[in-house]
Amino acid sequence: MKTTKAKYQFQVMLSLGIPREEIHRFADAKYWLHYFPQLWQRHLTEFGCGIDWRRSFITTDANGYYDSFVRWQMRRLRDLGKIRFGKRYTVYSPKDGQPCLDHDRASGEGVLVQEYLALKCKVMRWSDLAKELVSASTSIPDGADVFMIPATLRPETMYGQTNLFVSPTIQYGVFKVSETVFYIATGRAARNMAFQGIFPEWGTVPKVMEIKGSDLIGTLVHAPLSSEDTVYVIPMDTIKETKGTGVVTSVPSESPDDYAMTQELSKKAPFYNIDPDWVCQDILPIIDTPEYGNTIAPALIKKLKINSPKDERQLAEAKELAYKTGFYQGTMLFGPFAGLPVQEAKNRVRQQLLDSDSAFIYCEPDGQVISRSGDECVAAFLDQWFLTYGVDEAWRDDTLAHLRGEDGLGFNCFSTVTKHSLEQTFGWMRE
Ligand code: ANZ
Repeated sequence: MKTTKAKYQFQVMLSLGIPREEIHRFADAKYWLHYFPQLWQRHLTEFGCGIDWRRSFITTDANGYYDSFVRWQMRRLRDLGKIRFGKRYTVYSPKDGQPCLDHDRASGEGVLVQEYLALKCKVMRWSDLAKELVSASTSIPDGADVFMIPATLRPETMYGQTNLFVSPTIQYGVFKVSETVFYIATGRAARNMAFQGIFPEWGTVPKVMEIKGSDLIGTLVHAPLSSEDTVYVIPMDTIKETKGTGVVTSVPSESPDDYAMTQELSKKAPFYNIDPDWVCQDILPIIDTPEYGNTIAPALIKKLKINSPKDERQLAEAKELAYKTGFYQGTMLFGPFAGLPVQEAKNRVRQQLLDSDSAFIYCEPDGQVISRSGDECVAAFLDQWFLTYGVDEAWRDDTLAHLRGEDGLGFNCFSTVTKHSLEQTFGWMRE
């Protein structure tokens, strides 16, 4: 149904072969329940599916028995304190004004929310071009704090930041957080932020100015935790406008993309129209791994014989390897968590950056999601009811033991596939 060109529901129904005179009956929502199940049953049987139809029943309030059971179950869970209310990130359609789950999507089924850490890199000195544009803007007062906002999945590598990348061709926005605080990111990222309580008014993107990436190059910013203190903004053509904030912090010791790009810029500074001194050459060892030593990015670039930032396929492979090896086998070499495994240090560094107000959480759908109403969805930070599996580990262990039949209550799943998939869900389910 999702792929038909039909504009209205009745056209979809006509295209399914439902007689025009019948269609008005579907105005009563319950009629759907009378019409379709028997057809599905016939079609599935014709497909040869072995389904025990004696077990089929309706799971909405059209079935009073089931509805009472669910009500009882939810009340009971609530009385036991197993259901709580609070803010969670959800894929959301601003146009519809509500969460957009798999069945409400025209495309992007299965897409979840990706959480990033958004770093606040304060502008210390503008490039000449940016300076002119910013001073001409009446919306940004003199002395305001303007932050460029890279989004990262690797907070533990922040000690090794050497530069900040922007795409010369992306049109960035400057967004007003308060009278004296402004953020620079893509408009797409700001639209997500607007539904996460980052700007003053829910759902409003407070854009005060646009500025092209090329105009920002040469700007000097403070990079939190970096041993360099201040770093220059330099260009990276491969930044995607459809991911993160469009601003990327450079960690050449850990990120193969960043190492390849900074090498290229050093070699061809005039071609890229930059001052070669802007490209920082200090590659700081931050993480040690048994296989690749203490600077994994240069090691992988050499091993995979990557010659240019355009070697997209090999760079993707190197990125994956660097991420996995660093996470599972890495030990911190630098900073207050030196000696700890990366798996442990990652969250500690993240928390430290959040506590010192040097960063904030930024979420977005990890792929494009279009709602059935044609809206591009965002990640919104919304009030929700949730089950406390994540917080209440004893409850999760009990439930798992029940599922595995270890509590002697005789749970029987009948199908091992179902049992495994339930077990797997317990593994990742948090809330
Ligand atoms: C610092 C860092 C250090 C990063 C490091 C990676 C490794 P995936 O896994 O693909 O989501 N990034 C963020 N936004 C980007 C964009 N719009 N275009 C290109 N790259 C972008 O990658 C997330 C990582 O890719 C982010 O984490 C960011 O670089 C970069 F050793 O930050 B990272």
